[in-house]
Amino acid sequence: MNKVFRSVVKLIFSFILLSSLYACGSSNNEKNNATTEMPSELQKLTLTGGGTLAAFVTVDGDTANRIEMTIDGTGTGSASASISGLSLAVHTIVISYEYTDGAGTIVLATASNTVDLTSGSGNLSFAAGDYDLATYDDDSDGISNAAELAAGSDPRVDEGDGPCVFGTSTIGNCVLG
Ligand SMILES: [Ca+2]
Ligand SMILES: [Ca+2]
Repeated sequence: MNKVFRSVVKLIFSFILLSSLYACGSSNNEKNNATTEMPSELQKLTLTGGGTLAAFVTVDGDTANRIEMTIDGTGTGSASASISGLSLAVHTIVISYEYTDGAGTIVLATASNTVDLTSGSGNLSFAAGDYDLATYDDDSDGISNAAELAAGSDPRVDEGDGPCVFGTSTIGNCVLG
């Protein structure tokens, strides 16, 4: 049996830094720190519709006890969360970004990775490319929720007016002014 690893895991998510999670087992006051890139599509996302962006951490599939991260919008932006009581084992960590407005909550992106704490230390990386955004397309028009929010179209409604182009990016079913 593994001795209970009374630890505090601190996850710090930076929008620009490469990602890594360091778990250090040198004392009774364990602390794991992480930094990660935010999905690039969300870095550029400006929430003008009155909605809010939130990030959550789920450990080992325990969605009932997922932890909301604290997003710091200053500078380049970051978010953090603390997780206590992780055992000396392999853990799966899922990060989810969600957008909530008056119409409800939609998922924008998720990423999953594992951290091995069996030796008291581990390394976990989350890069922007680790995030799945395409899966989250609530109106099934082939354009992700995140891309629609970035383009100013409604991610819940297939506007059906065909794709339009923003710079070099084609965004389907956006609302043309
Ligand atoms: Ca869509
Ligand atoms: Ca749409």
